[in-house]
Amino acid sequence: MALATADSAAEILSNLNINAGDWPPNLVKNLHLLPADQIELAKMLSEMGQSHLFQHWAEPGVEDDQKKAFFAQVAKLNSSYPGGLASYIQTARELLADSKTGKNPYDGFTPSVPTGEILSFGDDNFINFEEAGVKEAQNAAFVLVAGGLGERLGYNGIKVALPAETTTGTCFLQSYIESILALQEASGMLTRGTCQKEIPFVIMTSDDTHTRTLDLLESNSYFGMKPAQVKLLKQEKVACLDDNDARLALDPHNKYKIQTKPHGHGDVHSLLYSSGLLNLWHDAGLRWVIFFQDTNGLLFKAIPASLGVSATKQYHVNSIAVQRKAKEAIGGITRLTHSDGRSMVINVEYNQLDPLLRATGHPDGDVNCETGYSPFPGNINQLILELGPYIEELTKTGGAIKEFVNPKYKDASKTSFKSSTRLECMMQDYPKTLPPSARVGFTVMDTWLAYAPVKNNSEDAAKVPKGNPYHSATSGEMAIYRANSLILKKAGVQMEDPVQQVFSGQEVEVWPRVTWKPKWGLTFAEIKRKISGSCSISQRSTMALKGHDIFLEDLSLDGALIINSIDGAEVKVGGSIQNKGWLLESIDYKDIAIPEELRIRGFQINKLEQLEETYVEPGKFTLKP
Ligand code: UGB
Repeated sequence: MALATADSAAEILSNLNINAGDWPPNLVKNLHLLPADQIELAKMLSEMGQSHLFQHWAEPGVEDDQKKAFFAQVAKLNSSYPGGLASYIQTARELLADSKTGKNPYDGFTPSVPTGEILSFGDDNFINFEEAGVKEAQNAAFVLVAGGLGERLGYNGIKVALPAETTTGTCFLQSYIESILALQEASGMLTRGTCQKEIPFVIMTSDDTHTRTLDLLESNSYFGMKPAQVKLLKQEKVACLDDNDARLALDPHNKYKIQTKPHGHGDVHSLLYSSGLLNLWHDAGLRWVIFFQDTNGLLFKAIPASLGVSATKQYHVNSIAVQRKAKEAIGGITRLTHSDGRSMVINVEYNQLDPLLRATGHPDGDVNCETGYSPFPGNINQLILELGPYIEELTKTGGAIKEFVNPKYKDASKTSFKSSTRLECMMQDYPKTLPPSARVGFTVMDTWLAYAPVKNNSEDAAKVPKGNPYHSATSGEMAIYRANSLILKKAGVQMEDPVQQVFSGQEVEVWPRVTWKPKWGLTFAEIKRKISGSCSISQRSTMALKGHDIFLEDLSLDGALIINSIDGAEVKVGGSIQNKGWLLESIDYKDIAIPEELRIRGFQINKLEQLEETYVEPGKFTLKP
């Protein structure tokens, strides 16, 4: 038997024109176990200097199943990376060499503040862009990147399952889906009456989030969306690297497995490309792809106007941005001009902006200017791409995005790493390969309106320098009440001033807890249409509007008011409504007796008394106590 296998290995190798001495002996011994396609992969690994992977392989007949599993994993790593594993290893060597010599990826580039569309909530310009955006929405597809583990938040579940606010308990995914459905309906009504196009919704997941995302959708009937409208694309991890020669790292617990780590949200482009969805959308007449992240409860307030900007200005790429505090952990949108004349508008990631500025004649680096903000708009990673040019570009690149590597070296010699590293890529780096003719722009929104992500755990949030945003579950929820209150104020409602409160060491403004379903108030014009007379809401109040046609008319609210209504039920709410209301109570973020999704906010709601009405029949109703 041993002779036969040795013979067959020799035959296989000679057929491939390979000298047996060039291959790792333990691999040669086991070669007869492998089908032809895996032998090709073995050849690639040997040629790419990866012989160490076979050093610990057992004799044939021992652990054979694990050897096959090893090659099944190699095949997967090879097929899920544009250009295959050989290309991954080659790129890794180049980037690791650059990192070792300290080469700056922005060498030769000078940063400057770019110009873009700056919107101010509620003015005529904003209202016009919102209307244009709602019209266009039926020609859009939405893509949520939700493959991240959220290590900084440290929440045990998936982030999209977290309540965006606890007044209604609506989780992020539900609020996103309801926003897309509201846009779909409003857009259809504006252009064609009742006939609606279904807006496609893609969620990029990973092994860390896939099953739980699917379960969340299925156990909630897709939050009202048609299951066929939603597609999940799972990103794969990439191989870890042990040294500057890009030798692949073995899993410390399994010598037949390559260690893997996430590749970053940039994977979304190659996944969309290889899924074939982009061409389907194009054929169906779609024009826009809108990308967004997992925990920003405000983001859909910025979508209609930004899409309106894309359509009006014909931007191939439109990044939604907000004012940025210096050193805040969001990238800065920057114009980079090279000494050879090249120029691009691109996100410079938060950890690179300061060194880039210091290296180019700004000795203070990333600092605020006289406005109290960084002069560089903050990238919130909501991107609107025009589909046609997007497909054209991906056809050239296969969806590959410029990568980077961030090894943690053991010492200044930069010869070995503290732990294995890997290549990473970011979705906002898409414009880096675009030709100069591409129309790349951005839209700056008020931060209070557009951006309040939930990324940091309570302890880290409490340590954020004063004046910088916490980006925690506490601040994320408070930001929703604040934005809704400010919108109502702008629409003419007298909103009592907020009070300052401290939860889990974070001082926040507590506004009336106002929430509404996206279909109640998709745009400012729509919200203004639903408010009349003299309305007022006290600071201790809670109001949840869960229906399409709820009109506030001379309402004075001091307590809690909850209205549920089906489409077709028109409800006028007015008069003086007063009750004990719902109180916010501090809780200890360390108290494990309290469910984690509440604990991480540092408060919970004590529902003392409310006026709650539900309308399940169509018709006209008045609620006036
Ligand atoms: N994500 C994936 O889907 N897959 C991955 O492999 C990794 C992440 P983070 P970070 O807007 O606040 C980004 O970890 O580091 C998803 C921008 O790069 O929250 O804070 C993940 O599920 C930065 O420029 O990103 O930085 C989540 O939905 C700035 O804009 C999303 O990708 C910042 O976000 C982002 O992941 C911001």
